[in-house]
Amino acid sequence: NAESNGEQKDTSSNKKITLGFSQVGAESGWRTANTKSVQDSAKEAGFDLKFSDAQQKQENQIKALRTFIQQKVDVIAFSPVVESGWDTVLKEAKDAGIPVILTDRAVDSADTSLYETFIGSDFVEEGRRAGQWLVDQYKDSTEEINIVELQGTTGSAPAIDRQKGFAEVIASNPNLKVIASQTGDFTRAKGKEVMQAFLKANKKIDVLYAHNDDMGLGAIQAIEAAGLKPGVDIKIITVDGVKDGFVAASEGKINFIVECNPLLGPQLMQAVQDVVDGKEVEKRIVTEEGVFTSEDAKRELPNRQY
Ligand code: GYE
Repeated sequence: NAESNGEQKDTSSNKKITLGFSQVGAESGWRTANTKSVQDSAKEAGFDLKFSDAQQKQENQIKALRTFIQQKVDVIAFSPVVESGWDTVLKEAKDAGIPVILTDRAVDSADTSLYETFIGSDFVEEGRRAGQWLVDQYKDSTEEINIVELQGTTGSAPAIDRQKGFAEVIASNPNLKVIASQTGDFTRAKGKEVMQAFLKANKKIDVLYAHNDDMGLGAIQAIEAAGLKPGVDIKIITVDGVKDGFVAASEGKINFIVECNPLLGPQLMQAVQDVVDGKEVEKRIVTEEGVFTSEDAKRELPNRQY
């Protein structure tokens, strides 16, 4: 917390807390919902939010963090684009006595004293859930099942972990083969482009595993343009569960969605307040989430808030 970093913060009730938040970008529906959650709950908490969009570039994020340090914000929070390369700037924040909270994505820094807590999903578990559905789906099949994978942003925690959890679980059935795996940078446009290339290069694709809904939705366009039926000719698994993903799932175009909750704002603001108040915060705060088949999606769609 702030005190142990060698600086006493003014926490008297009449001083507004300034929070510097560096966001990944605006690459997906998930991200849009996450940004809104952060902005709405900062407002609700009465914090002065300095919001910066990194446009999916680590260098922009490092610059934003340095600006927050110069501005002497009370707390810095950020969702790191990629996992590696944060030690120097995190050390700078620590030396300046500014506590840092990680939200959504993790860093691979060995020195965990560089941040107060990490609030977000268990991405390895999400990958496992995606893989488990597939294993169950094909448990009686003796044929080879060709899987293509659309990965998230290279080097990002969700891309690394969703691949890992999935690979771990499908390894139990040697018929389940990932024949191509490439990044679609978590965007619809790239998802479509890479799926087009996959379809060109591979005669038989049975399953698409996309690390987020948006890439899956882009890929659906490519699949339909190739004269194939998404969800039928090619089974589709995605992660996130944003509204557009639910719509596609309710239409049977996505077969299985692993939920990843973007509404991290309230938990983040609570952690910010606790850190400023010098309270102990859990080093790891994991978000709760579920999974949805097409049938579940039909039922759940009207309740979807993002
Ligand atoms: O799944 C994807 C977004 O970091 C969990 O980033 C987040 C991921 C999310 O672009 O849609």
